[in-house]
Amino acid sequence: MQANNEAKKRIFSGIQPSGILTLGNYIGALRSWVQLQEEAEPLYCVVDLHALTVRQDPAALRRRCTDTLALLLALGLDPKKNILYCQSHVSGHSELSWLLGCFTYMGELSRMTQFKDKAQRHADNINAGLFTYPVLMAADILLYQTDLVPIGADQKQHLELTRDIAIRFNNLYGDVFTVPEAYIPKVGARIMSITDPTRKMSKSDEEASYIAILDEPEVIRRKLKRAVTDSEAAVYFDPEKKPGVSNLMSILYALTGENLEAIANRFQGKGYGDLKTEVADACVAALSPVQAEYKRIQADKAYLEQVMADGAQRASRLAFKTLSKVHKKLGLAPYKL
Ligand code: ATP
Ligand code: LTN
Repeated sequence: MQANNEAKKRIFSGIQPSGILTLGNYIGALRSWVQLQEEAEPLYCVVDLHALTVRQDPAALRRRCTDTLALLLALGLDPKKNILYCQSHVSGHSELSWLLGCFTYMGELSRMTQFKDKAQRHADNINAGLFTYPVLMAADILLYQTDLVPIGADQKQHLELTRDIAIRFNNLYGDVFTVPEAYIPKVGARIMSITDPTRKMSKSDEEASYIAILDEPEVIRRKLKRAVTDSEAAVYFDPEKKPGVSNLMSILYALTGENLEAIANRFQGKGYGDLKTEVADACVAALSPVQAEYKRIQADKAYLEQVMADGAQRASRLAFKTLSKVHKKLGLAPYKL
């Protein structure tokens, strides 16, 4: 039993409760989470502390944390196999973040493209948390001796920084942290906005730009009908020249498994309208069962609270082990109660 557990990989990933989850979150990350749940007790965390790097309405944030958890359950994550919890419930995340911040360089953080992008979009609130965001993410991951981190392509740079911090720390203090690897899906790692296909689909953008996992079928169809394409009227994959059409093709590939060449062949002589209808059908087929399950689970507040509390307790136990080791290695004064 022990040997078997050791052969399995430790998985950790996080998602921000910063809005309504999108098709990008689903295809790029959440689907992998569900596939990986047979590995050793994965931890999936609603990262509410990360969400505070941009202004949030307290009541809405509180609601979105529980709603995000309900959605994870509706997607098929089993709370017995996975540790599902809220980041602010496990204080070890913030604590390790401070410690790792002392091993991270300003230069490294200034190179992060997500920081540059968000600083531009929130020019009136370029706070220190936005800048040190990747250190908290590194803490999330390293706290649990994580082997694999299922993420979309946009998070690759943060994961590389996490690895650099872990290696730097290990070089100074011996083998303290497992050096994690990214797990990025081959198809759909970067789903683009449907109104501006040169940008990543993001839940903090305007509503028309994304398909939400909880969008009703008619909303999905309406949004996709208006998806930005090009004026060539030919279906083939070329993300540079045809970002809109290529994005629709990638979504179809990710949801149905039909490869890009086969899609291009099948749509020869057909218009973009047909492609959009098929993409909408595939989205509705994938998302409808999740929506029904979500409504059921979301209504059961007591169950959600219990899953969250149980997850936080299990995560805290694991976090404590790593933190004790880190304190000792750093030379922080031991204390006994
Ligand atoms: P925001 O847009 O508010 O910054 P986000 O959706 O980018 O949020 P998270 O909710 O924390 O950020 O992302 C959760 C996971 O979804 C991450 O692993 C991220 O890489 C992935 N993801 C987010 N957007 C996309 C996308 N458009 N395509 C593929 N994966 C994505
Ligand atoms: N930074 C990620 C969310 C995130 C995360 C993590 C992902 C925070 N902590 C740990 C994987 C592992 C984002 O913006 N999508």
